[in-house]
Amino acid sequence: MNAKSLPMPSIADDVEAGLLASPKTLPPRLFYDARGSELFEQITTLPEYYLTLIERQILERHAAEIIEAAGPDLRVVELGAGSAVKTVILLRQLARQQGSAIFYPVDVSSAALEDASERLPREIPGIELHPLIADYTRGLPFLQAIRGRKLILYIGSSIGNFEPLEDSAILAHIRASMSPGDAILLGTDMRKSPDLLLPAYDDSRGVTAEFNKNILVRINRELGGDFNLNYFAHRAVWNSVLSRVEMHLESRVSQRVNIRELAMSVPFDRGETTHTENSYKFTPAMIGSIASNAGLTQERIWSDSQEWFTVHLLRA
Ligand code: AVI
Repeated sequence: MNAKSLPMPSIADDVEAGLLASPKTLPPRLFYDARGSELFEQITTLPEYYLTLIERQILERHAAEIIEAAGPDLRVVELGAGSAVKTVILLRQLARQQGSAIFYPVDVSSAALEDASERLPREIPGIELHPLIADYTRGLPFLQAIRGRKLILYIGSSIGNFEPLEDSAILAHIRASMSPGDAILLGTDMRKSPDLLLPAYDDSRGVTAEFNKNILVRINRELGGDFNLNYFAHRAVWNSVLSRVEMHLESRVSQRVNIRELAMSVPFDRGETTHTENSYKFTPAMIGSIASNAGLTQERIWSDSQEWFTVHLLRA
């Protein structure tokens, strides 16, 4: 793969700040090393994790309309592309409608981009690929350099992993690098019963638990930590007031964990939780206000019949 790479922060600052905070936190970007990205791909195939399946159905059903609505002569950019499995649906349609597909997948994981770069040319012959290893939440200078009309995919409810004010800031950031006529395709998971939401974040096979604990595995490997995974439990909690599923790691015992590279010895009480992720669940009104705060027009909405998931076309 011939990917460009932008500088990314080390995990040391995140871990030090998060474990000194009260309550303790570790940011979800730490999930995604090669193993974490692999586990996330597995999550997307779990029966309980309806998000991927339903978003894929929406894209399949409406691909022609989406490409048509976005406008002619498109370049597709995907933020947090991973291995771009769902994106193939749109790229294939684009190649059909336009005769060619030009794709800029952006992700922090080089392994996921490598997988995409290896697979996509086989699935869409003639595709032009420009992979970029970057954390798009830290700036989007690369967007402006892309010529032609852009359709920026921000799908998979990735926006749900940011705080409400960050959402508008991220979209405003993207908006600042867009030209008139460019559009964002935003996929968002909707608010629904916790009986459906919680199993999606605490699956029966324990894949999400392993994904959550992968942060501890990374700290052990990359910073010389001595976390014992058996002494931490995966927890998923529905926070109705804030409209989000939270993931935590709960210490099963009172313990101390040493992290050599940070010269830290971190105490954990029995039952103390370290907050690792929020996954916000939206209403159409919430998306409308996030988009308008960012100066974007909500032009079209596509959904499944139960309105579990929605895909929005936001125009600059
Ligand atoms: C990447 N993101 C949209 C996922 C989500 O649903 O919030 C991450 C995830 N966390 C646990 N399972 C999946």
